[in-house]
Amino acid sequence: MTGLIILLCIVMLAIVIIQIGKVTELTAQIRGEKDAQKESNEWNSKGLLIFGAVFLIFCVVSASYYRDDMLWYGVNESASVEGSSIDNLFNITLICTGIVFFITHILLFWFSYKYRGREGRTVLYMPHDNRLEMIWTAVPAVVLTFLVIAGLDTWNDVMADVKEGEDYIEIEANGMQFAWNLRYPGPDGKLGARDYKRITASNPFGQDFTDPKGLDDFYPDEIVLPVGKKVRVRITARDVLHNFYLPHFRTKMDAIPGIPTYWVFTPKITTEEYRQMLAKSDEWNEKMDPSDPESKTRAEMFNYELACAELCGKGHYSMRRVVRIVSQQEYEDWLKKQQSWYANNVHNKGGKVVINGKEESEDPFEGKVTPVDVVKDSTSTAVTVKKDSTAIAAPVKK
Ligand SMILES: [Cu+2]
Repeated sequence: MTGLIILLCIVMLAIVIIQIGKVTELTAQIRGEKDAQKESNEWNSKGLLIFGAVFLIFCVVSASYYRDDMLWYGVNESASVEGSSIDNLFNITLICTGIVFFITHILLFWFSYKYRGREGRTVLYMPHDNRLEMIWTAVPAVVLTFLVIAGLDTWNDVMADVKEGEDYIEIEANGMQFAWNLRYPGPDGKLGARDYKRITASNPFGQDFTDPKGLDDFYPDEIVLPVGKKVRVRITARDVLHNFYLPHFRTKMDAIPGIPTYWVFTPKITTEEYRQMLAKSDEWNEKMDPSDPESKTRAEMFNYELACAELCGKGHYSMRRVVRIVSQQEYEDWLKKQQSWYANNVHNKGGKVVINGKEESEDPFEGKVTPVDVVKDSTSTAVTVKKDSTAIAAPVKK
């Protein structure tokens, strides 16, 4: 039925077009073909000229009006050192293409007006011009070479891994349907080994706890990083493709099941400083709740965030984690409050995992002994793992 209606519409449309054609033809005959053509040329060429000018003004005005809403411009400066070099490249490309856009746009509409059809005017026949060929080959070649080299330079800058002996923090972000699991290395600064076969509800990273490096690893629900310190993120996925996306840091990398990727960046603006920067823009000074004068502004409520930039399923939109960039001191205070995942969720819990058809205890030490000195936290019921005691086999204190 729908098909028939569409077919009928097409037929009707064709009839209308034919009828309009006939009417135009008849009026042209009545008024004289040449006059009609001349009049049409005048109107069309002027119309194009006006359209060209209005369109150009609209482009400039809308770009400056929406500047603060666009990630790369206005108050939305890159919050990472590496991101700034991406922004620079982006701006250079925009300047080059912008110049070309202005020149071609103006010429296109000006020429359509200047060379409109007029009586007695003939077309210039120019089959070939060496000078013109040279110009429009050489200029784009030089500009593109410059852009490609600048691009490669930025790429090498942004994609460089950490060097040996360099001071950095390594964390892991593991994408799954539908959340980002986060892992920090704990006081030893090293992430422990993991094996996807060991993944269970109480061991979401599939950590192999026979590796002492992993016993102090903790899994926070937000990313907290100190300003000015290099960070290396191990990016992994548990089920399908995800994408580790930190827009304010210009960080975007696929999380691929089976192929670990990484991203290195250095945060340069704390969350608090970024809020103050945003507060310079009118848009960001709007109240969160316009009907409540007491409510906070958008800038005050701002937080950096981690998103998933790969459409990974129904709950894709919910893969959000808050990112906080703080001072070194605040970072250290936060670290002190974090507790080992092993000690709190696996140790002495009696969970089981099936590896290659064989049932094993999730806790390799089965709660009896542990290679770390496990102490009862005096202020809470949680168990924390002490630093620098990885070699001691101590019985669990209860
Ligand atoms: Cu995702």
